[in-house]
Amino acid sequence: MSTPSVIESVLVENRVFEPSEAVMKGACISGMDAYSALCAEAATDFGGYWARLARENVVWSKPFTKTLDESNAPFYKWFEDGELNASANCLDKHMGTPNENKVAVIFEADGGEVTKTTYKELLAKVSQFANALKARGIQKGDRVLIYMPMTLEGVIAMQACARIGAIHSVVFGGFSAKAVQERIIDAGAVAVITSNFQMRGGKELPLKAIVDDGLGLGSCESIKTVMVFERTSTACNMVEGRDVTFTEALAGQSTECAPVMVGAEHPLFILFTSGSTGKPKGVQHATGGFVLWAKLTMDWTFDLRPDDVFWCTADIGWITGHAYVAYGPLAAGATQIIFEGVPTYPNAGRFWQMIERHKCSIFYTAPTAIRSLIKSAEADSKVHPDASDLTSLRILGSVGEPINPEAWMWYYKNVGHEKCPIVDTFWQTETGGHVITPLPGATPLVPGSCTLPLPGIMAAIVDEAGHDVPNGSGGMLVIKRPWPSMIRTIWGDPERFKASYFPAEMGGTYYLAGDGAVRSIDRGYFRITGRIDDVLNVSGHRMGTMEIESALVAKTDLVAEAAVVGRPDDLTGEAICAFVVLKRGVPTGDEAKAIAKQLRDWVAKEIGPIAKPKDIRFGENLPKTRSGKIMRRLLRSLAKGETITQDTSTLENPAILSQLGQAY
Ligand code: 6R9
Repeated sequence: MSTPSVIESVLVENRVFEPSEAVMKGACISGMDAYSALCAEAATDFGGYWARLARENVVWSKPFTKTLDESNAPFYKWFEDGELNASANCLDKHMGTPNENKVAVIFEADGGEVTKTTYKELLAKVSQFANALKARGIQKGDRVLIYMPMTLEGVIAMQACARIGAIHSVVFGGFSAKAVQERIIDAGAVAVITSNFQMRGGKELPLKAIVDDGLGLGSCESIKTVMVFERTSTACNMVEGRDVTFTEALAGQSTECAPVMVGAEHPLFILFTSGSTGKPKGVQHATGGFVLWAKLTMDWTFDLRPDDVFWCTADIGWITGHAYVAYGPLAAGATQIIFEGVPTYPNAGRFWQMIERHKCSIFYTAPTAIRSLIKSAEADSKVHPDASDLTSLRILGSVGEPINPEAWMWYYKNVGHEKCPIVDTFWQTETGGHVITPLPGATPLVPGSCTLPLPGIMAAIVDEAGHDVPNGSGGMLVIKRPWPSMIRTIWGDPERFKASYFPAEMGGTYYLAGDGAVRSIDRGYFRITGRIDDVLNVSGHRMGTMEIESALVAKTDLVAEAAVVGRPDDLTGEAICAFVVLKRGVPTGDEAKAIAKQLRDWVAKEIGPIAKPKDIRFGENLPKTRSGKIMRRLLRSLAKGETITQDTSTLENPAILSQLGQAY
């Protein structure tokens, strides 16, 4: 990359980093003309464009003849009469090619042990696991809940489900027993795949016990099997007849299993994510479209080459771990690193040391991780990226939340040594893969901007009525036309799918992302300004304010009312602030601290530790309008510690403002 054309200004982001000759050379999409040509192809022959890509990038056992069916919009169907298998597209297709004996996965455990698995070995393991699933009666279309640590076995479990046409629903290992139970019920899952324990930061943490607790909460009669990976040698509770260890389940199973071919629209997985109501949504993805985009964005966004060592640090519990750990890298034939542990153990230099150790060339992580590692690196030179040899790096990526220009510059200089383009990839659980992102060999980079939509993604910024707003004006991010990897529905709730994503006021066919955005005047580059609904983004994790509110008021012995808002936080992007009215008056001092702790622990139990409010403020009541609506804007100002300039004359009891001013 060349030097910035204009040196920084604090107010306006005007630094531009053009792709260097070296990066452009041989790139999958090299130069903006190549990018524009693809956009033009999509604009002139939308169906033909997607059909071509789907034929070139996916192995079909039965070719499709229809590309897109829009007759029942927004329930779009892609490549509907085609048949394929996702696992065959990740594994079988490499057999008999030079990839057969290539390392597919370099796994580094929390404690540092490294194991390498080739494509051929991975195919055998996935096939054997698929046979074990079949032996337990699991069939095409069954839902399987996966609650696993970040291990090779987690990916094998996902791939094995895909191999037999079972629909996986991965639940992040940090979610609570209650969250596990709710997702089992919503998905109607027949089996759970879990682990006795997980290793994180040198600690052995229970997983199976949480599954047991979740099942114990009731209404989980659909679960017939619990398969338990023995991650550690510590024993865990096993229920006779229902529970089986991996060792027992795999014993005697063949390492060959013919993949079950499914229709392109057959659900590949459900992944629950937070929305603006209390109940998480089961986002349903289709096999054909998801596999196409996972593979193709590996080539386009990461410019994947045969010798690359790719590392996406996301957990398989999130969509990023689905598209860019469990499916994309394998479909693209990459060698990838899978890391079990945490970035700060045994020290905050772990990521940089691992990049050196495994000669990682493409590194993809979240802004929150970068910001916390900046802090550690500035405090201790031993964990600074400079203490490791990072010359193997070629491309850097960012995902999950807006990356602030300061963090971008630090990442660019200290990790990429001003040679590696940063792809700031904007996408969502619902989009199934990248939608707005720079291309390393083409797009001039602007820190803090996800730049331009991928070819074929008809992204725009509109007002409430769906009319385009001019560059420079903020509005709502929409995608005007369907794309293959998009959400198909919300599992079991098609009405909510329609209402949440395809507002009637905009004509009913624009996909509403739920984010605010603005395009720059000069280049038309997109910058995401944050969620426009009641969804917070804490360390790149989506949390619904309503979800946390419901959890708080479920503590019926203590809480009368609660409202949750976000406030900016240097490290986590946003922080959760809860305003709580207790049944027993307003506590102060040590008593308030103790109750705040009790409430945090409660939320961790109800949802998971990531949902714990950072600030808790107590008041006699909440500020409300005359019509009884909570004044959330006022709460947001209080949460930020701003002086209140809004009209508070309608408040019944202005004294609560000073009560709510104190955070615990
Ligand atoms: C992939 C993922 C989606 C929400 C999304 C937006 C935020 C993700 C971003 C970004 C700015 C980026 N988001 N990537 N904001 N720049 N590069 O994170 O999916 O967990 O569903 O979250 O994350 O607010 O709407 P998901």
